[in-house]
Amino acid sequence: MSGIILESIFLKRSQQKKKTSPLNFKKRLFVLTETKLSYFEYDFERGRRGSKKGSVDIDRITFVEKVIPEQAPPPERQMPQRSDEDETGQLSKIERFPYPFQVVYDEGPLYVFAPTEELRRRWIHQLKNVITSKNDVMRKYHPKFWIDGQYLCCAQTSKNAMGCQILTSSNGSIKPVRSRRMSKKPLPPTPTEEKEKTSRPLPPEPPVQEEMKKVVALYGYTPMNANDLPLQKGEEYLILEEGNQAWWRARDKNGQEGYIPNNYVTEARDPLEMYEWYSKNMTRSQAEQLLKGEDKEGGFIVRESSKAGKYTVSVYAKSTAEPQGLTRHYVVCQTSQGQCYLAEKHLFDTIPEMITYHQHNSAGLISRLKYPVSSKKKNAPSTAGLGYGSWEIDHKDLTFLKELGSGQFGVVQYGKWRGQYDVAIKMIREGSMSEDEFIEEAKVMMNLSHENLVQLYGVCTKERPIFIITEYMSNGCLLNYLQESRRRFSANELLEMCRDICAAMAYLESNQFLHRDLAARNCLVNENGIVKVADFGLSRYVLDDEYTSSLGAKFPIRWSPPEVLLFSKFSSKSDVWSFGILMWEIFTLGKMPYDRFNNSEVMDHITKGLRLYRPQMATENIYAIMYSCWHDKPDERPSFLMLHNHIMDQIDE
Ligand code: 7G9
Repeated sequence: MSGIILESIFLKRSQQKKKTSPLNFKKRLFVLTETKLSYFEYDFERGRRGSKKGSVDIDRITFVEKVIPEQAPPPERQMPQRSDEDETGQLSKIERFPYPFQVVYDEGPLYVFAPTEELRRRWIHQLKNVITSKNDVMRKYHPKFWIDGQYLCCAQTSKNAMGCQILTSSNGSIKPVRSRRMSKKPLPPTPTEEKEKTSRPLPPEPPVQEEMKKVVALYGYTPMNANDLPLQKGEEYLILEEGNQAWWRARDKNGQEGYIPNNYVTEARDPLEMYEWYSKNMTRSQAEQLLKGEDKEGGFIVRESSKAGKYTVSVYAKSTAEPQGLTRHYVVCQTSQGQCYLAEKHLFDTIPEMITYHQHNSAGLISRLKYPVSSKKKNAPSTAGLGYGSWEIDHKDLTFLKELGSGQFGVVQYGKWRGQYDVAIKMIREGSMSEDEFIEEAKVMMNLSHENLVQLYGVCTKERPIFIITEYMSNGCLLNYLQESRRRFSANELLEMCRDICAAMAYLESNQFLHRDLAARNCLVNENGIVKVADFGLSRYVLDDEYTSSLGAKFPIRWSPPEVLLFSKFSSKSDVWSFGILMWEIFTLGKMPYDRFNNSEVMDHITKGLRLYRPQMATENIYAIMYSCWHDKPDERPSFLMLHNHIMDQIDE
């Protein structure tokens, strides 16, 4: 069980050992360790790993890379969207795995499909890490699928045929060749290539595709320093370098180059991202909140349903009966022929066509679709730092506006950076932090960037006291937000909070970064009710024994697993325990865990194997999720990636 680097549920394509063997896709639990990539059946009922279906030794893998999907595959090669049978591993409900990658080893390529681009990126990155040492031999690869006895990129009919596109693979990072135009001279053949040429004539070489990544800006971006390139919403950009996770080097249509925040652009794989009315990741309650806020008759949003592969149209209408107005959610229905419809049997080939129709005809909806409502303009996401490469922030760029309260390190203020951007400014009380160590670590933490992490923007260290500048969250800390239940939360909204936090934690887990003090008091809520995790890793720099020693009065005992209390053994799995406690805080609307016990009674309680009770708001399934975080043995607790899957399964539309 230990040594697991990643585990995820992906679609695995059958390997078509013979040209005639059928092509099929099965959901498998993929597990990556230092030595093996294995895949298992997954028991969705019990949320457990089933029997092992196969594995590849890491040292047999030559390289890993994305695959360019087929644009318009014939029906027999289409990805499964739905499956009626439900034998083990078959798809039991509509799900989408649109992001293929290939793991090439001595038996040929293994094709794996990820549900999100982020997950694919993470897996390719980690796989490259474990195979780094020795794959300098592989100089060419196939950017497209091997299917029905040939490669789609070059029409070669031998599975072992030499790759048709060059990759440079020093230390495992693989980049497609930039451009034929840039290097006019043909590249000298590699020794293996020569051999291939003499043994058998190659089919006519198709033009090598120029695989430079193109993106489209989802938001405008004004440069924050001289390294940056401005972005104009809707414009296309060419990606020159993805070196840093958060900032990519890009070129605009006028040939200007500079760094852009990668979360401001999309690879435009999802064609709906282009539409104003589309808010991919919006939840039901966020959509309701936004539509109510706009308060426009016929306001509407199209969003991805929580059930993968489906879309929902949320429509708002004013009502005489309800002063709040009405929001209705319509699931976009799909026919077996791939057509779609909304409230009546009027079929369309595409969602945009369907939307256009309903902009003119209410046809059974509570209102026709009059106003596309978008969160995009208002909510451009946070950038990782204020401009590429900037982590020192100038005092003179900050305006202090309001005191927010006190944290572990002293007073926190709300303010503006360059008079425009909201920021939270932590003024670090002298003597409360090991500052030099923190400043060193801050450079690493700046590169952590996720929509559910409170972004670290930078530090002011030229004067004392030093400041830590972060994203500002207007709804304050989650614990207060839960306790001030003037607003009554539905179980679904509470689950969405858990999902937000779990997504951030899965990201930290994949970056081998521990939080060490995960609790509702360390989460914050923004203006849209999105919850984000704050203060990750900061406890290491606290200079206060009462807080840092597990025997200290301020140590978060109630959030800590036995191995932390007994041996100070921190791990992702100790964060998982804390996450279970945090789920319990959420479902009790901010109760103190074990509130009838003092600290030493809490210790006794958990070492005896007793656990927190089921909160009233939590169903048995939800309680089972939090309970799984409290296994005595750290290795038996689920990963955050698994927890995220389980939570998503409980969120309903
Ligand atoms: C932060 C980013 C924020 C907004 C409103 C608010 C509090 C905070 C206060 C009471 O109003 C921060 C952390 C703590 C204060 N506490 C701890 N955004 C915000 N706060 C940040 N927004 O309302 C009646 N930090 C207190 C501010 C406790 C451990 O840190 F980073």
